[in-house]
Amino acid sequence: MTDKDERLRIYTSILPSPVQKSFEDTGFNIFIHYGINTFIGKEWSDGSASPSLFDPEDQNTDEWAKTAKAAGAKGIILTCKHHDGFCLWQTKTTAYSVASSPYKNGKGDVARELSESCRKFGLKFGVYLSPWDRNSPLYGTDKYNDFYIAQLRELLTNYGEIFCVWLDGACGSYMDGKPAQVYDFERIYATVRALQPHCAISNCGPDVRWVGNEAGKTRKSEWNVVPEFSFDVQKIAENSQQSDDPSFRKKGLDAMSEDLGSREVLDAFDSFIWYPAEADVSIRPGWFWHKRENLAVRSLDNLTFIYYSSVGGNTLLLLNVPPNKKGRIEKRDQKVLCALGERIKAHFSAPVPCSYTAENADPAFPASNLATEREGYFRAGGIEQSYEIEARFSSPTLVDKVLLRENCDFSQRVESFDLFAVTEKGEKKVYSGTTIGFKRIATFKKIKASAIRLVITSCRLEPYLEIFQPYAFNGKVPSQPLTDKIAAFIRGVGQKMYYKRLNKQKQKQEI
Ligand code: FUL
Repeated sequence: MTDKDERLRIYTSILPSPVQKSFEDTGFNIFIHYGINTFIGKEWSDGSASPSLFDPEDQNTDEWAKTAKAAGAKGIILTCKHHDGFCLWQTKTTAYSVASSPYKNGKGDVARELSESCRKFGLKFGVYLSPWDRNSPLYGTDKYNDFYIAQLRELLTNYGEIFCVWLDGACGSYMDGKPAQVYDFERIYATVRALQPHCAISNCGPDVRWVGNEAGKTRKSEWNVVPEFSFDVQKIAENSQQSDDPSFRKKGLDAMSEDLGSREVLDAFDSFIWYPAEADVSIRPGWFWHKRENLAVRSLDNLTFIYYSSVGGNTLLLLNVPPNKKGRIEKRDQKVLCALGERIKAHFSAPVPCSYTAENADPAFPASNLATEREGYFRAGGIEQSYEIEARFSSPTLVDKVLLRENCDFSQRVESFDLFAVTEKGEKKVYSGTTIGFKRIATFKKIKASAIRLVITSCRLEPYLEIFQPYAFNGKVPSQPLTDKIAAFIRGVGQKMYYKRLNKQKQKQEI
């Protein structure tokens, strides 16, 4: 065995844990930023806003869950406590919570209401509990860690199954003249594992990696196997927001390197982990609801693009949808999310029945296993320079996308591939891609074909594929109305001006 083979064996020996696998299956989840900030028009507040301000007159968590479901999401993660320290549940740890608010005369519990709505609509429920707490007098002392664990315990024991704990790295304690808190992450992880063994720990956690920006930008080649150093809590925290800076949400991929998992990168390291990426992005410029942003909701085309490049590019998507002061999701946000769900459903409504042949298949794992509705997987019969699989249709069909999925029980292996459409006029390359992993949605211009040929041009040892499914073009997909396109253009210009103005204000403040 050559050194190169030995290295590839090491890389492909890195596998997802059961928790990572089931979290990965959710693919697309909704983030809900809601709390005291919603009522005071802020993104970050300092923990001094009076709880009496939290007064939603018409809160309807069923509507939140229904909207998430309509968008096609599988779960919802609620900001149970943001950096201001205000708790959305009935906690025994602090008075800075819904219990001190007029909401339901202090008897309300947003975590309870939303967790119940999630269950009603068949969604999973997850919690965001900010480590940074600007209200707690204990912050900056050892006792704060006990306080945080007590809060976590309440959330993990009183609200049924929790599918994700989302740990934010943001910390600006210097803003309050307080020492930086040293968070006891090991204890946090142990608490989650003990109380909710099926729960994933995301962002500043060991199960799911922050993609590195808040703008919905993803990598061209996203790898699940990365050097162990990627899970360096400090690094994540340092790269997270250190101040409430709106331009941060527009930044591209500079917080983390563009290439985290190619052979060239891995070759420089000795230990590796399975650490899939998640892109968290808001449907509006801010994370919390602001009236001034009611016209700045992302367009259907933009959300579709984000969906395809994240979910369709081996990256989890966590899309933030902030309820307003009434406790409702604005109609405009609801409308675009429903349209997104309908559009994606329509895009995948017609899998083309195929008969599959592979040049080099292990007979125990034939290419016929590759259709979406089939159990099992395909495995190549041995290690080759390239691998070819054909999906033949019973008659020529207009197709415009192919869904691919590796069997990640055998790690992530495919490094590059091409798709060819077999047409009356010969073969045409319709797509060239790099990684596949949990999901690659390859989209191309519609083309009438009698078969699609997949050629894997580079792979770490032999490939294990679970899905290779072409989809028929669907002419009835909801398109973005022209009025929305014009509105999106105006919003784009408006947003540019908005950020320009903010930057100017910032510069002035700095001077
Ligand atoms: C950031 C926070 O500071 C933002 O307010 C938001 O919660 C986002 C998801 O993470 O780091």
